[in-house]
Formats: sequence, structure tokens, C-alpha cells
Amino acid sequence: MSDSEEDSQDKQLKIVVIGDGASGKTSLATRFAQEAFGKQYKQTIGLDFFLKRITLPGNLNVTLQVWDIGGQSIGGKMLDKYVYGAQVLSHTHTHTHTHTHTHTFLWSVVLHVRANLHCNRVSLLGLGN
Ligand SMILES: Nc1nc2c(ncn2[C@@H]2O[C@H](COP(=O)(O)OP(=O)(O)O)[C@@H](O)[C@H]2O)c(=O)[nH]1
Ligand SMILES: [Mg+2]
Repeated sequence: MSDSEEDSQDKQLKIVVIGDGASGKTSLATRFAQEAFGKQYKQTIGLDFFLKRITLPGNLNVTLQVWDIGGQSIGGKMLDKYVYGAQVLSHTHTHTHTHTHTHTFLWSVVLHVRANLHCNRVSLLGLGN
């Protein structure tokens, strides 16, 4: 079997991580994709990508493409573009910020609305940090 035939059997999954600034998006994505963690806060400018390849039972290769969205507000204009075509939309919240519970609810509503508009068969995931 040629390389291209093997590659065509790989599944791609687009995972978008959204949430308030400093709620742990980059830390979770880095920990997940690179098994690393940084204590120093460095604000994400624009967007970061992380790739992780996993093999599921049945020898099914899946490439997880994690979109770590920085500086994104709940009403942000770019949100639709980031969310487009995603199979997983997740919003992070941290227990260390007092405003976080209201925002967690708002993020889940916003993602539900965006998912209906821009995604097919999408899973929504809340990530507590
Ligand atoms: N102690 C602790 N610090 C964390 C945790 N997750 C994130 N941080 C710290 O919180 C800050 C913000 O995290 P970051 O992932 O950059 O947030 P983002 O703005 O949502 O991407 C960084 O200084 C991280 O080191 C955690 O689970 N425990
Ligand atoms: Mg970040």
C-alpha cells in the first residue's frame, strides 16, 4: 500500500478551544498535545495550532487538530470563522475567577448557537480547569 493510500485512511478531527483569557486554554492544549506545562503566562496572539496523532482500537489513525483561540471575547467577530467545520467545540473555565460561572454558561450558549449555524454533527465540551 502506498503512503497516500495509508494517509487517506486517517481521520481528522478539528477541536476548537475557546474561553476567557487565562482560563487555561493554552495549558490544556499544550499538556494534551506535547505533555508539557508552563507556569509563565504568555497571552496567545491570534491562534495556535496543536497536532496530535492517536491510534484507536482497530488501527484507526486519528489526527487531532487543536485550535487554541487567543484573545477571543464572547461576542468576537472572528468566532464564526474559527468554529466553522469543527467536530468538537470546547470552552474552558477556571474555578479561580469569580466571574467564571456566568461566563461558562454564556460560552456554552454562544457555542450552541454557532454550532447550529456552522457545524455538522458537532460535540460540545465544557472543560473545567
Ligand atoms: N496552578 C495552575 N496554573 C494553571 C493551570 N492551568 C493554567 N495555569 C496557569 O494559568 C495561566 C493562564 O493559563 P493559559 O493556559 O495561558 O490560559 P489561556 O489564556 O486561556 O490560554 C498560566 O500562567 C498557566 O501556567 C492549572 O491547572 N493549575
Ligand atoms: Mg492562550
